[in-house]
Amino acid sequence: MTVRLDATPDQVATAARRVMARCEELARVTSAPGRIERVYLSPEHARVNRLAAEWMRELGMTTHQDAAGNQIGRLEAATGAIPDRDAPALLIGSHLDTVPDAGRYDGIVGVLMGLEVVRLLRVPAPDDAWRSPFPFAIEVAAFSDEEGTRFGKALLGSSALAGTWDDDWWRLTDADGTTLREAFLDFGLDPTRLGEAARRPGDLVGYLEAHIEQGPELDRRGESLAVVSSIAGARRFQLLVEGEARHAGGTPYDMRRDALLGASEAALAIEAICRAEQHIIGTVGQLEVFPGAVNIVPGQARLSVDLRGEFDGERDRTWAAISRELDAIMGRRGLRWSGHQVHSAPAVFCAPILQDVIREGIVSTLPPGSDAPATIFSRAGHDGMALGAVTDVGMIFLRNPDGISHHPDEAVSAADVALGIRALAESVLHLAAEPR
Ligand code: HGY
Ligand code: MN
Ligand code: MN
Repeated sequence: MTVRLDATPDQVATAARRVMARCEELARVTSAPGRIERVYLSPEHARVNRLAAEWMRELGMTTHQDAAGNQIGRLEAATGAIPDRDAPALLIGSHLDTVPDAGRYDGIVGVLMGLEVVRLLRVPAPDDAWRSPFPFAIEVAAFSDEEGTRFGKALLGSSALAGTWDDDWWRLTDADGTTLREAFLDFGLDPTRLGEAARRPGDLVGYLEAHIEQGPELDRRGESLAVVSSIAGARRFQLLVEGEARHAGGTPYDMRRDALLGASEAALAIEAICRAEQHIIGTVGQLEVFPGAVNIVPGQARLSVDLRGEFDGERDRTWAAISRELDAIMGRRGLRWSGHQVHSAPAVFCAPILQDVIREGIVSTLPPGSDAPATIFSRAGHDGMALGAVTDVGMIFLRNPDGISHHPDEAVSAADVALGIRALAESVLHLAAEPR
């Protein structure tokens, strides 16, 4: 059965221009003038939720901020004159929170493209409302904390929706020592009602996310869109290296236990071990030195480790190898090291049915006779890692020139956004045409 999106190229181009303009508007909601930073449960989080809710209501969606601060819009199913508010929903979404000094499109473009797909697919209803044209509702989710910038643990918003929240997280603290529980209360949320955000498998038809690739493959291939095969499983650690602070002038080298040099060797060892693997990526993104004076041999160093892999087992074996190497390094230098895990999310394999409909959607944007669209393993993490616990996950990647992301130079073209909107809408039509 061929399904075709009933939208002119101009309608789709207009939708893409709207997405780009709204990315600029959202970029201006930041806690750090001159750069983009929006973290969980902040005034900036509240402001972008209000903006997203306004755009959702303009489309005829009902809106609510869920118990974890995710902003949700819903277009009821076309099951008859009376909307069926219990119909399962196809969830389309991404996140509106950012890393520090972020780009404009990571997460953001996926939420806004979801709204444009709703605009293109919705149908008028008798009570001059709008409906999903399918026997399922369509929901758009603006997740509130995919990055984990404030509390270190990522995917907090989408974990709440997936029903996998862990009450140990309430004790997580931000850089000011504010606990997650306190931040919830300050934001106007009730920690005791967090469970209300959770969805059951029967509530959802599936989850689709459009996202910039955050890597160079599509740019190198000269292609706009790709199907995502799976999302890397991630673990994050905070390590402490302990040596001895001493006088930078009077202390001979053979008496030193320099924590910074131990941490530096550790970072290089992590790089070397991960580079020797096929699909394992390890990064030290944070390093602090104590006491931190120019004339004191560092007595302590704190460093982060972000470790990802296509397969959780390979990733975990690599972490064991890294730990053994850290033992050896610190032993040679008379240092001690310890560490604790602050985040863990399993690798998620995108559902074959959703990979298929996304592939069909992308094909609909290509000239006849084109090669099949690329299928890419996502080394970047996404909310789909959390949603995989409760429903099928599908992702579509947009070309990200030069692959640069988590950086102000992050880019995406309006033309590729237009192709992505069309492909995503066609994917939904193909999914709806699938026997349920
Ligand atoms: O870290 C990641 O891969 C994602 O951008 N949060
Ligand atoms: Mn990101
Ligand atoms: Mn992202």
